[in-house]
Amino acid sequence: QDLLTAKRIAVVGLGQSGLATVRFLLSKGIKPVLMDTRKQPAGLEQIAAEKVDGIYLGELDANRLAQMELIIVSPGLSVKHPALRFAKLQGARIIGDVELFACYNTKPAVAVTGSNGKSTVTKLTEAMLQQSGINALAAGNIGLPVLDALSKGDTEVYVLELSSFQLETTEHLQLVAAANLNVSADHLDRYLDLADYAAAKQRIYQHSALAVYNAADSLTLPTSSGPRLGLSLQDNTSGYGIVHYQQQDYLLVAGAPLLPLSELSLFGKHNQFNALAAAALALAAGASREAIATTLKTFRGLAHRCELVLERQGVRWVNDSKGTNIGATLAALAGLRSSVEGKLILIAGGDAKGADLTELQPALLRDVQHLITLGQDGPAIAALMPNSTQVKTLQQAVKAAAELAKAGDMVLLSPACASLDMFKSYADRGEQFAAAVRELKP
Ligand code: UMA
Ligand code: ADP
Repeated sequence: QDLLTAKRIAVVGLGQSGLATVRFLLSKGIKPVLMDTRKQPAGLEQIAAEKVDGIYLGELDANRLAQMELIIVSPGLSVKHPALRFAKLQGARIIGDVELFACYNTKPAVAVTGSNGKSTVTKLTEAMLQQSGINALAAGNIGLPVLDALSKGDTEVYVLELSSFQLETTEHLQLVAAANLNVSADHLDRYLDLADYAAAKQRIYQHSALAVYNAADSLTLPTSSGPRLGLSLQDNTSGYGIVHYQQQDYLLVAGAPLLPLSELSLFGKHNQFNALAAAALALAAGASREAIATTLKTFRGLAHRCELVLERQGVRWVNDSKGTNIGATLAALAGLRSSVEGKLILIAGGDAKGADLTELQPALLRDVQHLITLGQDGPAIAALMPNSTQVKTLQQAVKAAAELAKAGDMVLLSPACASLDMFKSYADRGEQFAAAVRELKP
């Protein structure tokens, strides 16, 4: 159906996806009403006020919203906001930018969600397709707003990274294959509980020809019917997993050994799983096995995900600023611990988004020799371990770590928390960490 025949259309939230939505609507000859709860959303100067039907900043006006027929809301704003709930009760339809994309996209698309590993799987899948000669484009939560991606006309396949927030406001997205990698505590400041959050992620399967799930994580098991593929590193009965072949452990893909695990460029068990998921999605979208194998051998990890900043005097400094929840930090510790001869010094803390931080404790006590904490929820993490130091800034954390570290040690920034209490973004946090590390006196 054509959503855009709606009479009064509002775009609520003027961040990256909101601005892309406005551009898209303007290109369709529509003059939307714009709103944002912030007094000065960055990027607003990109929009000429005379081209739109009013810009309203600050607290959302429920009565104005209730006059709308269609409201396109940004992922950063909860649909449970009282003004949006009121508008919905008055008959307004509330969708997100991905729903608009879904209604206008004519190309095949695959999508990835999960609490952790989304960006890695998205970029791997995109690279596997490109290596196969298919013009693939990654978009969505990874950074390129889906409606900006839609205007890139030569794209043959879209690879969408979708957050639970984006999925909540999406209903008609047709997919060739959809993967839900894992569900662990995250964003509990916006959901009632883990089940509520998991239900949002389930929506990725709604109209997917194939549901790819994590057979070791029951929350990812599709609750809807339809073709499905369960992936597991422990059990390869689905044709995907790990198999012993020619005296080595191989990645098993679609029933046949693809390449030895020792040839994967990314380290850690979590990345073996990510490789399986990306292979399943890429195959569904037309990639060749050969291209998938080549990509898995050569893929360079993404910035801020267990990225080696530098090694100095035998100490490795690793930036995992994208470790923004407990599950990510647990995966980083599990993946890195065996490669560290000496002490593992962890820098953690920030905004825990309502998570129960005690889930970190067993891994801290087992894998971490010294903990340095910062940020809003730093004290709650520090309380989990005897050997801990609390600091106020990331620069102080790096100094404190430098004083403790000796050759053979690793200093890992993997905060298990969002960055927004102290930084512009996880990338800003990672860059500040790397800068502080580089500035240390040899
Ligand atoms: N905000 C307000 N008032 C508003 C609208 C937004 O205060 O009226 C705040 C939000 O609470 C948030 C910030 O502004 O702190 C940005 O929100 P937004 O909805 O405007 O975000 P965009 O700039 O459009 O970016 C969004 C995604 N951000 C979120 O979902 C919070 C980006 O994912 C995504 O790359 C981009 O769309 C393009 O699709 C980032 C993210 O942090 C990486 N995602 C979360 C995550 O991965 O954990 C879900
Ligand atoms: P997302 O986009 O979902 O945040 P990323 O691919 O950016 O995921 O990875 C973020 C962090 O999560 C990584 O640095 C790593 O520590 C962890 N991680 C990556 N893949 C997985 C996985 N499959 N399971 C658990 N943790 C993972």
